Amino acid sequence: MKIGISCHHTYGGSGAIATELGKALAMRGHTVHFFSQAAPFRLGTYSKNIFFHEVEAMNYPLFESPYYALALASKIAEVAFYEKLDVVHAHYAIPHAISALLARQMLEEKCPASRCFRIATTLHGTDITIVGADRSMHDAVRLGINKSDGVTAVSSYLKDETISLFTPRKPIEVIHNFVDTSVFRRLPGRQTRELLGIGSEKVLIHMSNFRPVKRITDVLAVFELIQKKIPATLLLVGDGPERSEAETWVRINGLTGKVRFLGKIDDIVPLLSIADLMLMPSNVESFGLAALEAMACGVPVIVTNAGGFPEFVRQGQDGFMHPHGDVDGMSQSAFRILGDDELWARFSNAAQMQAGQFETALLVEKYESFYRKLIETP
Ligand code: GMT
Repeated sequence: MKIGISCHHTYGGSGAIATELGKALAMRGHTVHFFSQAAPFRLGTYSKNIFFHEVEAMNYPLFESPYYALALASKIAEVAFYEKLDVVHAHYAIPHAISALLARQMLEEKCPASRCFRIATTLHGTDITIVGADRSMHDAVRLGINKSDGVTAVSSYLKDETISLFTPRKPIEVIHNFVDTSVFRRLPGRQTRELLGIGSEKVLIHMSNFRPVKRITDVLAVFELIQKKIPATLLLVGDGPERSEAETWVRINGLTGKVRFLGKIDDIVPLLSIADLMLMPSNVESFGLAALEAMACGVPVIVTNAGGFPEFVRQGQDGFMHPHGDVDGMSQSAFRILGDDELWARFSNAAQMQAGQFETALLVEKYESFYRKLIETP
């Protein structure tokens, strides 16, 4: 198949999944054209089957900001026509689904609807729960959903949320996030520990784009309680609007030195490989890809008992789930896992096994048959 994928290139789960999907499809012999503002952060690979089209939105004094959605639509139309794309897969409803619809309209005269590309849209989370829930975007998201040829959501939770917020006319198929366990696996950690100057203390990790939904202060508060009982370091990977506040919190609470702000890092496997526990106490995650990737590297997780987490984290086996904001409960669970080496090893093995249920190959096959259904539907 010839597949176009449009996604956000920035540090975030939807761009990560879109890119990993495209890479896996290319490995399986499909031709994949990526559309984005810049190379997606996880692309970093060469393949005869992968093409990247940077979308440059024109700047003009009349425009307050460049019209990216329109530039994207034009680029999709151009590439879809010349490369005869079968499917354009929009990751995150806004603006990608709308740009794909517009691109198809741009091609109306050149390519009869029956031969034009099909539009698949994957809903990732905040496109529904935050952006889509905002009055200013609600109707645009609904249009994107209803006019796509097929729609997927990354969890049953997100599917239900979408139905209750948008009562869409389209059926929504659930295709969970996935992880390549040949890449995300526990590597020997001695060198990484040395590079970071970490001794034998326990390592906790949090990875995100530091948005309010991630509850960074809860990550810090849980860590603060733990490090009073066990020697520990907290690695914070990523960056975003809440970082500055988090850094201030760390200084005020005297944790400088124990909390390490590492910023945006692309190769996270070595860091996950030295981690003993991942903290992800978000308000809600439609899935929670970072936790799945941590589990694949044998890292038990402490997460919120809402959203998509219960669809892959088994309570008391791979980690523990708590209501969001339950800092005491989370720190008690963390202490339980970190304070008992035998129990930790059991959780670590279980988490690794469970991640195997979400192996890339299994889920990519689902996307392939989803595309085929769309193409075969007249
Ligand atoms: O909030 C993020 O971490 C980024 C966001 C995105 O859209 O890039 O991630 C969402 O999509 C991921 C991939 O499907 C999911 O694993 C995340 O749970 C989801 N984030 C939220 O729902 C907050």
